[in-house]
Amino acid sequence: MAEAIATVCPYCGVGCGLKVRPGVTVEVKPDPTHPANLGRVCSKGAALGETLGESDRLLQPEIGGVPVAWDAALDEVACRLRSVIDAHGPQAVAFYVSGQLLTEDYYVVNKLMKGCLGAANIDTNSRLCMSSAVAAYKRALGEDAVPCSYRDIEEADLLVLAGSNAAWTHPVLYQRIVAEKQRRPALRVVVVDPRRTATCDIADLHLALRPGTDAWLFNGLLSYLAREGGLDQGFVETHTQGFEAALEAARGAAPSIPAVAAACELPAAQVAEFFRLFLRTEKTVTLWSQGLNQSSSGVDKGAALINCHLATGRIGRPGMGPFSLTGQPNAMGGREVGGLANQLAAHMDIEDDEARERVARFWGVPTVADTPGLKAVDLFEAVADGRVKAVWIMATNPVVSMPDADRVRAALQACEHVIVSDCVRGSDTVACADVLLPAATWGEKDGTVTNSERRISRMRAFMPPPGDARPDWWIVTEVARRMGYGDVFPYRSPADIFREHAALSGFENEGRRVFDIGALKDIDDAHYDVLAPLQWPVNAAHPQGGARLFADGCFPTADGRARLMPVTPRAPVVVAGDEYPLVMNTGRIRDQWHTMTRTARTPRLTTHLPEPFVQIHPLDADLWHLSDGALAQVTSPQGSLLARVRLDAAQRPGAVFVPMHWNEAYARNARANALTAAITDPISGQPEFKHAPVRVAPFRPVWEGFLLTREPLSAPLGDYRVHIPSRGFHRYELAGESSPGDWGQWVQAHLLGPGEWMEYADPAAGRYRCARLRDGRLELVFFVAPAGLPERSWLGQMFAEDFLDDMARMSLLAGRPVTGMRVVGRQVCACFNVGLNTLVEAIGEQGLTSVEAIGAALQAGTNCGSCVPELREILAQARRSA
Ligand SMILES: Nc1nc2c(c(=O)[nH]1)N[C@H]1C(S)=C(S)[C@@H](COP(=O)(O)OP(=O)(O)OC[C@H]3O[C@@H](n4cnc5c(=O)[nH]c(N)nc54)[C@H](O)[C@@H]3O)O[C@H]1N2
Ligand SMILES: Nc1nc2c(c(=O)[nH]1)N[C@H]1C(S)=C(S)[C@@H](COP(=O)(O)OP(=O)(O)OC[C@H]3O[C@@H](n4cnc5c(=O)[nH]c(N)nc54)[C@H](O)[C@@H]3O)O[C@H]1N2
Ligand code: SF4
Ligand SMILES: [Mo]
Repeated sequence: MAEAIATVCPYCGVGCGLKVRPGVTVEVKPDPTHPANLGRVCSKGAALGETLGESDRLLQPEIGGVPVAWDAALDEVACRLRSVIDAHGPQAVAFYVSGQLLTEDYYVVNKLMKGCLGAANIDTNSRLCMSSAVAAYKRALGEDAVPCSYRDIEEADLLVLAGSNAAWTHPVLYQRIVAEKQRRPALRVVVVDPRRTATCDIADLHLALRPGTDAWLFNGLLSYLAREGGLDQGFVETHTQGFEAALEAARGAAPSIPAVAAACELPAAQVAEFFRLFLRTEKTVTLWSQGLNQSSSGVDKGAALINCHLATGRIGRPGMGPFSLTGQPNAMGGREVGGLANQLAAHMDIEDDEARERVARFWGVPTVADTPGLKAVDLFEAVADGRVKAVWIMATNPVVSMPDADRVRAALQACEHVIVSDCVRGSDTVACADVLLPAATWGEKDGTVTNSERRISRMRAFMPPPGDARPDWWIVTEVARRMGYGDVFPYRSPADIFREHAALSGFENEGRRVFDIGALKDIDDAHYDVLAPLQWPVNAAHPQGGARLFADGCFPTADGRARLMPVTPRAPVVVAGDEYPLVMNTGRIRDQWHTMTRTARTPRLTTHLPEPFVQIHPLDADLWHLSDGALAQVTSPQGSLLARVRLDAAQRPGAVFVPMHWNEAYARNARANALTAAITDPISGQPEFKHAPVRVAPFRPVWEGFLLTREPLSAPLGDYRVHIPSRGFHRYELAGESSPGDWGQWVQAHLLGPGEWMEYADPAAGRYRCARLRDGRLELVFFVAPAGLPERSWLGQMFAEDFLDDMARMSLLAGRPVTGMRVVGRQVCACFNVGLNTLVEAIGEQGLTSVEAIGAALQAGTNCGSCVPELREILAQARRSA
């Protein structure tokens, strides 16, 4: 058996270590020695082995849809960039990159733009993700430096999770919190989120505040702490500046508990309880994420939260601190290399003359770009109006993930030079490319990433890239050489780049920049290969890395003091009104990663929540005539989408939730960002993804249907059309506003295939069913009706059978399972594929009353634990109905 290779997970910013055993089937296990996860893994990480493989991979470079050799493609890219710069100047070229690049990829692409091409028009999808937190940290602490470690979370007595659904988005970190709370029930957990999410499963207090009002809450907390003698006067006086102004602003906006309760639409008692807990608990870590960042006042929300930590001196000590959770695996690495348009490299500022001169000297280039480049939203706006004439997109899918995404797509379609480096063929952005460059991806590339707690880990290759795919650093280096920058792009390996990156971080640093891994600048290839995970800084003062920053109360500002920022809370820019009465919140689900290019490749991850949905409170559903499981159209001034209605009292009345994931590659008319507006925070440029006013109305198709088939469906069918890759077959959920008329004829034209056909048609009632078997094996089954289709999980189960007997065949068209067949139902546990029916039955029959008992009986919840909150919910429901 091949030896297991240590690497890291390519998904979220927890940065879990994995042990991978390559082979025909790739085995992925959590690494018990990696400090981020200590042997834990979540549903997405555990399923990684099943997401590999060549299907839908981009295997060759292409120009205008024609496959070409690398030489031709690289010459073409270099030539297009050069000719645009010659004709229109360097500002006419832009790069849009990603927190999923490895640090080495990221370093070279940033160097090429800012050091060689003469502009700073490189921005990254981290703009959509971390930029508000970056700006908040930088303003408060002097540098974009996360002060805490995961250990602090376990050492805290109070954890506040604000705008974070960690149970689904940082699952292993959440598991660590759950384990700690089990060990130490006195640990208090407060969740601040308008929705009751899976994360609330362990919350002692859930503040379901009015969307967008967090700044009132944290301002209110600051003024409360001042009133109640909760400040650390010594720390404030010695180590901070700006306290008076911050307090005055906080008092002005949120003078009392009733005022906060009114602004946030929360019961005053809940606000008081939260404030009391914070006041009394010195060891507090406040974690925040997109519920605060993705807002037109995201920087202020971060600042209001950090203010409370500075005012209480709760920073730089064990078990305390303001902790922004990074989303992508290398969001932090991107910040280190200065991947954002307004940064330089190694935490230096583009607007600092001395820093620019230093970096230019270090790189050996005449100058570096001296003005910040375009931020993501402005960058695509410049593509739209023709200022940017060539754009190179790397490891991100902006046609799905940018706000007002239809406009982004139109801009790319109209742009003459769209270069896309990606690893898949079928993404919405790849469809807009003029030049396509096949990138190597996880499992095939080597380099480093940095997680939320500043821990640098090696990502290691364990298999060769398929076809002609190449790592991003190589592609960028080759283009740079062809543009004439070979002397400053001498790299032969990621290790070469890492050494330069490390050296720059320590270059003329003298303790001024916290980001310093200078001690690694001479690491040789062999040591780079075996580099163990470690946290920056890594320098003379911290040769083994540092777990916590600012322990001495000194901050990297001119006077060494941290800054409290005055915050005047602002509501979202566009608020709900008559025409668009509901607020659409968007975000993530447990088993999908962003635009699904990887996670939708395995049925293990498509079954938990198989379709795009709009989650709505039952009261709103009544008001807008929506019923559970029916289809709805969600509309904003920007666009509309179709989704399945999910009634859920966990939702705040007035607010709906739509997942960000679905896109044209897997669904029609289901992109959340067709609806969001390109409204951004004035400082960070981060879009307001969480507060789009919309209306929701029933979508009344004339027919609904589903198709389960071994072969993918190529024919265009359905206004609502979702493709759900499933175990051994493809599932399509379909609905249309107009019917092809004779379904039998339609099937003959589009689904024909050899074998035995069975058909049932009732044209008058608009019902049609057919199935095809080959040698007794089910090949497809297709159901159409005006409404009211049968449950389908049992039909899916039939694809696992090698032979269907007469009874089974009859059941197919009858739309009812044969008596005695065990129907597992909707999947709950992704690891052991345990369905809802199985769970409900076992709970009833075996009298199971706890998650542990379920685990013992069915294994559900015993591997990654991601479904535990849902298991608890199912138990509660069973109790209620009993
Ligand atoms: N499964 C999965 N995990 C992921 C990802 C993924 O795609 N899938 N992506 C990764 C990435 S890149 C990121 S950035 C992270 C994001 O991780 P999170 O930020 O945890 O995820 P989101 O679902 O975007 O949003 C978090 C919560 O913010 C809440 N929210 C909305 N409006 C408000 C508000 O006004 N105030 C407050 N307090 N909360 C509000 C939402 O209801 C939601 O529950 O996840 C990472 N992990
Ligand atoms: N409405 C709404 N929109 C959002 C958000 C939200 O909460 N709501 N969240 C925002 C946030 S926080 C984020 S981070 C973004 C994420 O949005 P995106 O970055 O657009 O999403 P991904 O699907 O992760 O795109 C990564 C792409 O890189 C490709 N890829 C994978 N590995 C490699 C590699 O090694 N090299 C190259 N060249 N390509 C590779 C994948 O195939 C995929 O096409 O979405 C943002 N958009
Ligand atoms: S929590 Fe899950 S998705 Fe995130 S790094 Fe760990 S295994 Fe990967
Ligand atoms: Mo993100």
